[in-house]
This record gives sequence, C-alpha cells and structure tokens, in this order.
Amino acid sequence: MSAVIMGIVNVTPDSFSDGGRYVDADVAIAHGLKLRADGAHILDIGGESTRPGAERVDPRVEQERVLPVVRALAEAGIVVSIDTMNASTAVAAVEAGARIVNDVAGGLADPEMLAAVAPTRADLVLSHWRGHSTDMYARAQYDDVVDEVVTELRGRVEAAATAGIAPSRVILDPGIGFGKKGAQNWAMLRGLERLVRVGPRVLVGTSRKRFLAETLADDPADADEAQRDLATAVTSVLAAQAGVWGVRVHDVAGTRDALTVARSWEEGSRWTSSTRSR
Ligand code: PMM
Repeated sequence: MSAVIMGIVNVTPDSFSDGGRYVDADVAIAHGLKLRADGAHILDIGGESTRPGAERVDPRVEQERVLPVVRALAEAGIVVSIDTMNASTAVAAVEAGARIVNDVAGGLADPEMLAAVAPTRADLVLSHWRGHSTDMYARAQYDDVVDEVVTELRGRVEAAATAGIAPSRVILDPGIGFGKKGAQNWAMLRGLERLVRVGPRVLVGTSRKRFLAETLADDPADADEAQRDLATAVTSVLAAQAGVWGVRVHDVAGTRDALTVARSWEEGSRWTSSTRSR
C-alpha cells in the first residue's frame, strides 16, 4: 500500500484551517520546502479559499498570491499543483512551472477550464462539485451519494476527453466536504473503491475538515488541529487501503508516518526511512 502525498500550501488570508498563515510569498515558499522535507511528493498551491461561505477572489489577485510561490517551488525541482477554479490562473501557473491543475469545481466553474488545460502538458484534478461554497450545502441532496458522485465524475472524464484531455491525464476527487454534509462524507469514503474502479487515478482530501471534527467532538470547534491531523492521517491510510493514488493533507509528516506504519502492517515487515519508497 502506498499513496502519493500532496502537501497543502494555502496562500490565502481566509482558508478555514490555515488562512492567513502563509499569505506572504516567502513564508509560503519556506512552508512548501518544509513540507517537501517532511515527505510531500507534490505541493498544492492555492490562492482562493473554498471554505463554506467564502467570497470569490479576482483571478488577478489570486495570481499575484500564487505565481511567485509556484515559480519558486517548481524551480526547486518540486512537482507543483495549482489549486484553482480559474482557467487564466491555471494557464499562468502552468507557464510558471506547475505540472498539475487542481480544479475543485471539476471544470464546471469556469467554462474555459478544460479547453485551457488541454493543450498544456499538465495533469488535471477533477473534483466532484455541485456549486460554489456560498450555497453548496443546499445542493447536498443525494439518494445514493457514491452512485451520484461516480456518475457525475464519469461525466467529467467524458467532458475532459471531448476537450482533448485523455483519462491518463485525469485525477478524480470525490470532493469531500464540497456539497456534502457530515454523514454523506463518511458514506462517500466507505464507497471509495467504486470510484477507484472508474479508471483514472483518485485523490482524496479529508484534511482537517469539519466532518472529522463533528465525529471527534460534540461541538466541532472543540476538536483542535492536532486531533484533526490525527483523524486525517487515519482517513488517509484507509483511503490508501481503498486504492486511491493520492491524499491531500496539511500535516505531511503525520500522514507520512501513518502510511509507513500501515505499509509495515501490510508487508509484515519493518520499513525504515531508508527502505521507504518515496
Ligand atoms: N479541499 C480543499 C481545497 N482544495 N482540492 C482537492 N483536489 N480536494 C480537496 O478535497 C480540496 C481541494 C479545501 O481544503 P483547504 O481549504 O484546507 O485547502
């Protein structure tokens, strides 16, 4: 069992768990380098918060935030992903060295996204999405969340193929916390294997999300960052066991250790940092 670890670098003043910590480009770059040293295989740079109720950000402001960080980390030899719903930001970030475009809207927020990414060499994360975070919970209505997410993501794979993006360049993401409330997220995670069977690589992001806090404490505000990171490491291991390709996390070191321990269990042997395959 193994999974690619995507470390999160949010260059935003208002992301729900780390907003404001890395708004300064130099601080964000230093944080990215630390996450790489901790074991991240990919760094995901974002300049627009998607927390529930977040206001949209002008793409020019988004680009001012992310491009210096993308450029510096790509120049350091790191595989960089750009977390954006805007085609113009995606293209500018790829020009600055990003190799993956991570669109939490699955190409649905910006009608130009698929056509913009197609002629680049970038891979594309397509997440399950039903609308912007201002009203995404109103759309969290499912008869069978796994069935509907799988069907809707199959549709996005087809749309990408029509735009000229082969399934081998696509990474699917169930969009945990996006248009899904508490138990719907657990149902989706329980059914991950069905999404894995669709074909393209699958990425999962549970990191520090509210549904974890709701499970840990009567009042989610009482679940602190350490508790949320531990819960993230557990869900990331279980996702890897379900066959996902990658996990997107804030606490790279904790998830790295959890995956190493799980691999030792699976192999029935001792893994060390020198035998660990990165
Ligand atoms: N979650 C957030 C932002 N970007 N991208 C992908 N592919 N999957 C996710 O689950 C995801 C994402 C929200 O979390 P953050 O504000 O802590 O980055």
